[in-house]
Amino acid sequence: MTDIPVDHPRHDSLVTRHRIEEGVEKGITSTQGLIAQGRGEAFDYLLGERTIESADAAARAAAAHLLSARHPVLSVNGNVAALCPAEVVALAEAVGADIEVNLFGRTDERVRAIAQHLRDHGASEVKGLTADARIPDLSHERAKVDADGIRDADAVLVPLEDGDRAEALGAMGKVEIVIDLNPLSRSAQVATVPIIDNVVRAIPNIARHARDLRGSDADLDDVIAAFDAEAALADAERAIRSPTGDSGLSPDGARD
Ligand code: PTJ
Repeated sequence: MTDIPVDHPRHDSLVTRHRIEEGVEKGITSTQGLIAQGRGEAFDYLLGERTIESADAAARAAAAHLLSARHPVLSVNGNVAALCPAEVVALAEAVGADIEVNLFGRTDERVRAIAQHLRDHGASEVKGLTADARIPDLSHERAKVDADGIRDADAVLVPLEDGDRAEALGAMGKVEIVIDLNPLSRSAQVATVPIIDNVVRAIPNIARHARDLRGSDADLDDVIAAFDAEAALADAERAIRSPTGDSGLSPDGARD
């Protein structure tokens, strides 16, 4: 990886980009994942590359959902595996969730490579290899899930999901937590909890909230009820449209 000076104004974004490149080289991330990364970067740039308040509230609501679920599952694709594998494992531990590899462009080879990559980062069990159940009303490869994983889950975290599958999972009556930097994406729009943030910030943030909620007297149902998905989406759109104000950028709105 090219050395990126720590004082580079867009250090974190460039490190993230290199992780995706490495993911492609290792056979974890699809080449489509490079395009998805570019789309994500553009939105993150407009958000000021930071977690806005409404995304933090969404992360807290997501933590409350995952903690109160009967069977929470974290879905992992090629981009998420490349960007934050250890953070996914830590979140699974914090909320007692299963981890399942679930790919848009599924090949058995890539599922196996991602499962191994997650185990290399501390996962004890990774689902997604059996693929013995289907999400109804979806074309074949994208519909494959494990019967004792996503099929059985009552709450699923789906970072960077494609819109069709997000809708199909929602139609199965599952609580669906989506992480996507684009508040206008169909997955974000249909989610029970849309988190408009970069997955590299959102996943550790959900884990932090989960640990905090577990150690407090907060009522999980109250945290869930207090979250307003439509307001969170509107707030993210506002932050993107405003070059100053609440955007976290310098007062003149300049972006590096
Ligand atoms: O590994 P696979 O085969 O499951 O494929 C995964 C990708 C992401 C390639 C696939 O699901 C795909 O093509 O997704 P899309 O339709 O390009 O959507 C990706 C969405 O994720 C876009 O709305 C991006 O803005 C958003 N996004 C990209 N990078 C990030 C992100 N959101 C949060 N954090 C990111 N780092």
